[in-house]
Amino acid sequence: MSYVDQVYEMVVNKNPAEPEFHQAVKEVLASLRVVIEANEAAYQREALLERLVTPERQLVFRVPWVDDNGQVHVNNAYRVQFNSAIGPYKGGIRFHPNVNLGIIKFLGFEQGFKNALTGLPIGGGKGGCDFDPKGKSDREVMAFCQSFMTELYRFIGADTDVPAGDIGVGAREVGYMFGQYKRICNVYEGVFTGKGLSYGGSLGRKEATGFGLLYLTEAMLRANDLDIKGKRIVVSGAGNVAIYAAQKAIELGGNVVTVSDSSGYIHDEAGIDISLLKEVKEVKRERLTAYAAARKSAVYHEGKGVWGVRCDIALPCATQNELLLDDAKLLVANGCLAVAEGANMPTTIEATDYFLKNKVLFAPGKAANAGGVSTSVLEMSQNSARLSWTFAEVDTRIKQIMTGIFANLDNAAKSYGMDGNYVAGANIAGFQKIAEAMMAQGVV
Ligand code: NDP
Ligand code: 2IT
Repeated sequence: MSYVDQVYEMVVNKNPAEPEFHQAVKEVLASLRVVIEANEAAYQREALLERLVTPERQLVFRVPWVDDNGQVHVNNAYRVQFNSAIGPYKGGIRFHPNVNLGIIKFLGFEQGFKNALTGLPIGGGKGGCDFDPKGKSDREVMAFCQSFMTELYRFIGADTDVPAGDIGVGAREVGYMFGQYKRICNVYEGVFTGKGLSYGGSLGRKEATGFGLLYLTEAMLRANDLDIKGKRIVVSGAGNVAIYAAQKAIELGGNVVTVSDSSGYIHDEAGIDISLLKEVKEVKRERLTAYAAARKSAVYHEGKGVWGVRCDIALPCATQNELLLDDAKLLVANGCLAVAEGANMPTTIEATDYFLKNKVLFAPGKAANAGGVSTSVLEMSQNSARLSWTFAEVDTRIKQIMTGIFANLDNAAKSYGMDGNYVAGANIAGFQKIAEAMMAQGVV
């Protein structure tokens, strides 16, 4: 059995019942086969792959908190500090009822590759909890966040591990967690990113993932003699990433005709109204039915279905494994030209392979959604320098970083004879950077 296959088998055996983690590792190892096999003896002797797929540290803790009626609840929380070869652990925190250790491990593993691709000095990590912020009062969210941080504070720090938001964690949650960290540690430092603008946040961080997704998509289309202008675009999700992806897609001349949440989706042939979407989701925290109720051209459908709406470009921006093989077949049959992942691992391996086989341009999340974490590093830089940059300065840098990432994966794919395979390009370019740093630092 080859070294790559041995390591995959080890991951499955040592991490039972963690299918998302197995999936993330399987996809990366498949791309790395050519690179590893060229240098197999050296990597195997150093157990490089075993170290790459094993988190440096995994924290699991309980979070007790009291609701508005005096009832005590207990949630399960995680922080996986995956790889610090190229910088302090960096990655978001997710609050969603389906969070478990395997999901946080898959996200931390992906994050390490993504962070390497940005060219910035950050390692990979991720955290989360099976707490559901939906339907909770502000006071309950605060009570939960304070209890969560009362345990996590001892393991993080501006030069150790810097969390941020993810699903279910936005400026409100970051504010409560940052406040509790500062109170316990008595230090005002850039320990969190995605902070509010009045206490160290960066202009452009809220928009960064969605905007960055479109900057990378634009670079990918241009490299293939295509353009966003006039294209029909289907977006899934209606959260932070989806909203700003839709906004930038429209600014670049695209027509965005869908958004979705976990209950259903909106099909709006007149084009998504971004200010209405923001009012419904960011201000009122309502469901998409409220969008449909406020707009004549919008039709609300219960359940899944965005991938059946005809489009030129598909942007999955909700969650993992939301785009399956049958969805990929529908998209290809309807003439879809390009897919760019705003979410982390939204497309299954089978669906990704189907896109590649059918020559659909495909930008994997670890490259395409890296605008968020890149801007987090811009926030960390501003915090260290005690400065704040203008929106235009940040936006210009995001654009530079995203076009740089695209060039990086395009070149990596070409140099291994896999021209246009940006999945392989991203995995190889990310691996090369992490592997070099790990080999140089010895057995740690
Ligand atoms: P939000 O919480 O702001 O929004 C998430 C959206 O996805 C909501 O519309 C939500 O619907 C939907 N969703 C979440 N879980 C599910 C599910 N299990 N099934 C169907 N729909 C679901 O999160 P973000 O926009 O921040 O994150 C979206 C994706 O982007 C995630 O994969 C995240 O890891 C990734 N990402 C986020 C970055 C960031 O900076 N925020 C950076 C890079 C990647 P509902 O409201 O009904 O739950
Ligand atoms: O998946 C991601 O890249 C994020 N949730 C953002 C991480 C960050 O540290 O900004």
